[in-house]
Amino acid sequence: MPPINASNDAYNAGKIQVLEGLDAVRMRPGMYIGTTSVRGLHHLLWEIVDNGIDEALAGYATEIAVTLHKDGSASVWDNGRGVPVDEHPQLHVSGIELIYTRLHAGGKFGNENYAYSGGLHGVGASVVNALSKWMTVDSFRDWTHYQMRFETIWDEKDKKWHAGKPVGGLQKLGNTRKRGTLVRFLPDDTIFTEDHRFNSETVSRRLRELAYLNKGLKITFIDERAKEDQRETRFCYAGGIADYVKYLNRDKTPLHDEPILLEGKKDDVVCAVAMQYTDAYTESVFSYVNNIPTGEGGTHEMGFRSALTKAFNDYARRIGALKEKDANLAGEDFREGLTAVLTVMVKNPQFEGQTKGKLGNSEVKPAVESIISLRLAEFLENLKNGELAQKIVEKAVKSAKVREAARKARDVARARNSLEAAPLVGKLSSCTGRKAVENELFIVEGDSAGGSAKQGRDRHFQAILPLRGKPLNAEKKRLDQVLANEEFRSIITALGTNIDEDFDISALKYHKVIILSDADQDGAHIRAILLTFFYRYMRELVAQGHVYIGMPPLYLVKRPGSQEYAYDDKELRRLTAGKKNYTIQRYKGLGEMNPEQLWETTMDPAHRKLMRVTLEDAAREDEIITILMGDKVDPRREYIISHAEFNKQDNFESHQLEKEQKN
Ligand code: 1YM
Repeated sequence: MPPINASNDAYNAGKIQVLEGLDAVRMRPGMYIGTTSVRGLHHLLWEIVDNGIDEALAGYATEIAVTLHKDGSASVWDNGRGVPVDEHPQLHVSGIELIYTRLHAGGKFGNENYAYSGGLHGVGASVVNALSKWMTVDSFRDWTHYQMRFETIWDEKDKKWHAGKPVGGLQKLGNTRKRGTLVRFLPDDTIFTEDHRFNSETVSRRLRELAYLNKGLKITFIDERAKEDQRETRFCYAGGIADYVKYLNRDKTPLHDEPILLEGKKDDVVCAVAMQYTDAYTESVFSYVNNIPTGEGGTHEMGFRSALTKAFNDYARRIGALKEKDANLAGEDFREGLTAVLTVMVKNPQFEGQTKGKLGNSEVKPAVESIISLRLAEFLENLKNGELAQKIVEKAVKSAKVREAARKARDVARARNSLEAAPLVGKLSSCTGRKAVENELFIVEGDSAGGSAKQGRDRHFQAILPLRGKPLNAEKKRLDQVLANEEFRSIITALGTNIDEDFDISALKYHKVIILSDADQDGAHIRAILLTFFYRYMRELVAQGHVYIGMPPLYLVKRPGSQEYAYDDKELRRLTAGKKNYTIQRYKGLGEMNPEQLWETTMDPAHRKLMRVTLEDAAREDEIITILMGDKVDPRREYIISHAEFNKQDNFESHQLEKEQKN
């Protein structure tokens, strides 16, 4: 691709290359949008939405609307300046054509207004065009309504698709008093083969999040495919992230009404945090960089944590809650029960980590640390906040005591582990192979299923850990109680990683940890308890994709001379459609299968179905875990009712479940 200021001569040749550029996007869509799954499909939408958000961040737009149309297309509108239509001085094509047909073209680069642009989703509007069947762009600018249409066209001569070709040129459709941009596109269903329908829930969740992160921005979501009375949702939050924190805590019990809001700017880093303490024991910190969630944390979170610890310790000393001889309280003590949303705007963010969800820029830590230290000290100094400040310090002091008790309990547990390792893992039938990467641990509900699994397995790489009763609900317990629980202790010992702050993934003995429970309400509960435990105390295990849910078949369809398993109702219908002479056996529990059947259907890597549990949206995970495992009964009942299929194996809502990659 030629640079933007290429000479006229270079342009003609350049244009051909540019068109090839868009075709290249179709050849390797994964390189531009990560995946062609539903996630990639939504990526297209976020790309266009981000351009509208950028226009709002630059101060020109106040409203954004997203519409999902019945024909499968989506449109995004903002009331900003309208995309430029004037001819590029060197390239002699309109701004619109440049933006939508060139990879990375546009005024955004090197432009101060867009200094804080996304970066992760910022793959370019042209990529969206390349992966669409058609796209239309309306620009309302300079009192004129302009329109341009692009299509992906099949060329009979060279037997090839040509991506995102302008058709009919730039149209002047008349005068207008409106300002803004409207982009509509139809994702190409030959590219998004897994699912090419936008998910209403996914879209509305992200738009809500964006509205919280951009105080006062009006976002309207219209789903034309939905029932009449459910089509339109409006998101606009005058309180921004403070409102967000209240929303996150809506099913918890907060210790104070108004979140603490701290904001500032230093060295090009703009930072804001809203915090509200609850009576919970765990911390829930959600962070964003340029509106992108950073589920793996990074330098901004480090700055925030160290400022919080220091400011509160200083304050605790000043009010005499800590005496001269006392050691400082630990950071986690000040974060017990804390729900916080941290958002920073950074120039040239560097995203690192497994899922590119971790901020790497080293300059951000000191900037955030200095902003938060200053603002939090001011907050604590303010007499009208004295009561709350005191409460938080008291809570931290109590947390430190409990932590000390837990440490002792853990030391005892460690000592006991080393002394009586055998009885603790007594229930574990380990495998003979010594390669952790290849090894699998099945955590199996019930002794009888455990017995079948033990006999049916391939002992070279499959280990079995039967669970007797239900392990206790980790959400409601402190670390010391979790450690005292027999079931959890055997899991921790079997995995070899230890937990919480001692967690060490490099010690993991099984790279696949597979939960096998019955397809009934009890099984769903056990699964939820185990996932909660992993989420709260071994999050890295989940984040790195080591946790799976095994899927036993629900039915056995027998015909004279053959038998087949069905893993869900859809498959059952497929197997029985138009057939006669069959019987259906419904499996109620794992225990009903003999060892051979269990191997064949659920454990044999060649035939089984596994779902991988991933962390996609940390705020959402936290919310669901709180609902399912927390104290308040009403939201839980509501959740289970509104997700009536909750106990179906393929519908465990809190996690994005992906079929195991077969290779
Ligand atoms: C529905 C999506 O794209 N709005 C939008 C985009 C742009 C402008 C205004 C704009 C920018 C500038 C000047 C400038 C642009 N986006 C790009 C690119 N909404 C939507 N609204 N005038 C108007 O940057 O100076 C270039 S312009 F490349 F990012 F897409």
